[in-house]
Amino acid sequence: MDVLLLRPPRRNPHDAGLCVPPMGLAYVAGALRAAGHRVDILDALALSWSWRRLESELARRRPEVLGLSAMTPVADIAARAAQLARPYVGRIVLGGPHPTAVRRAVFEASPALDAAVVGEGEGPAVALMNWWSSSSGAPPPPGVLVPGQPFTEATPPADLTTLPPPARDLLPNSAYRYLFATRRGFGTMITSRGCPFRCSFCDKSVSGSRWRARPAVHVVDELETMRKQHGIRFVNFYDDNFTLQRSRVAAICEEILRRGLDIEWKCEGRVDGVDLPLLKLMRRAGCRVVAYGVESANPETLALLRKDITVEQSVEAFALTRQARLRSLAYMIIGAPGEDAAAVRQSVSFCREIGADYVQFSSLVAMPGTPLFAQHGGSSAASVTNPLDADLGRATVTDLPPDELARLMRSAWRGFYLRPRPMRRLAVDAVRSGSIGEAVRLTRAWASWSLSS
Ligand code: B12
Ligand code: SF4
Repeated sequence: MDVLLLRPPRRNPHDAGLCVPPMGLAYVAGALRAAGHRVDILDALALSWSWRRLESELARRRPEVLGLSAMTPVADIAARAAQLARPYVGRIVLGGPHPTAVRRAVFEASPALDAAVVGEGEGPAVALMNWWSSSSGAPPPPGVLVPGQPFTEATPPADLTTLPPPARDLLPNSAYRYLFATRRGFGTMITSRGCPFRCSFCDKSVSGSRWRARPAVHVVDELETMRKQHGIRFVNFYDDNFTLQRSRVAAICEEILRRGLDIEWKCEGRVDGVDLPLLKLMRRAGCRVVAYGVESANPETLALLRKDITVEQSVEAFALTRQARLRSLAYMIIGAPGEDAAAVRQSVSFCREIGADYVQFSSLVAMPGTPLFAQHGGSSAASVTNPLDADLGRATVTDLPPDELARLMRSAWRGFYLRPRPMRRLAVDAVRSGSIGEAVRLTRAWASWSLSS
């Protein structure tokens, strides 16, 4: 079949929101292409297309199938794209964390959809195309929701090396930017799926709790292809849990060094998953930034978040990261239930005390698919934004008055970044990573968030 996978434009042209490659679409494209379908990816967000231009393009192309992806906070954008595309395309399917978490409810919010894929999409997407082309009257394949038809769960692949590689050749690779990258040519990569931990704010509905990882040689083969074929020189590893298996991380680093691969990278790690020799090896193999879910400086909040780490482990991990000459990024959740203004301030000061180079402050959001949603299920009326995605509505869970938390959020971001050292570092990063335009866009979005909240 003739399939167009689409990432729609921004809700409004000046909205913030990082623009990194849509790896879910790239993996699905790789699988469909390997199964013999004609596939293209249109990343209208990365190309800064308007909605009007998108409509003309759809009217011109008229694909048999349109595929969309959605996280919950941007599900309205996918619904808008489906509605816009309806007159010009044969069938429309949505995949990603949102339909996986909300299941059939997705059809109420987005009646233009013909089907939705639940969970990892490579197998179900291929099976769906076969089902559509055969029109046999059989029930939909596993992992595929169709209005009015029965549903069965699909089993995700146990061996990730059996998946066709993501179709990066269909992406506008030179359009992606990442402000904290240390050099130009940016890409992302997934080397493992799933996570065995149980954090209450995390949606693991797509890849589940079973951690499945690709071996080091397979990972470095892909890095080499990215470097040689797509000019990618800085990679974000977006695995749920890149550092879960120490021996595998070490093997990836050794393989990069053995091949003399000139690549720099960032990964996400847990503060209980690193040690100095490993961090030093990572640094030698090109790692430049490690992002940790620190979340809070308050043990009670860490318990509520079911993070299964201690404040002391965060202190230690940041000290070791600095010692290994790596930069650190702390993800923080402020204003969780039980926290008053003093507790929030304590977490904010903590980020300076541990010497974090970058911080992202968020409020606690009960997203569908998270354990928290079962308790708080979108009941919250509070919506506390942060500057990176100020356009998104957020069902914030907090005991603080929303206005007060919004004020604390503002002062947390300002207090951390509006200091000479972080500002200088960001300016240097923006130049080195070729993200000056991105930095200007984010600064503008921050300024308007600051003034409006
Ligand atoms: C990279 C990333 C981002 C990137 C953007 C990624 C993108 N695609 O554009 C950035 C940093 C911008 C980002 C932002 C946010 N993110 Co985010 N992000 C991730 C992360 C770490 C990796 C995504 C990824 O590449 N996965 C690998 C690919 C292979 O998996 P996938 O995208 O799920 O795709 C598979 C299936 O879903 C399915 N599929 C996906 N699309 C399609 C389409 C079709 C047609 C089909 C058939 C199948 C299909 O098949 C794919 C292959 O198996 C995930 C966690 C994770 N491990 O997935 C969180 C995650 C997706 N993010 C999440 C959230 C909550 C956010 C934020 C709201 C965070 C916040 N600030 O509060 C913002 C939203 C901002 C915005 N404006 O959109 C949640 C989503 C929960 C939910 N119910 O929606 C996740 C799951 C994290 C978590 N565990 O809770 N994020
Ligand atoms: S937040 Fe990280 S460690 Fe916790 S469950 Fe999600 S992926 Fe795992």
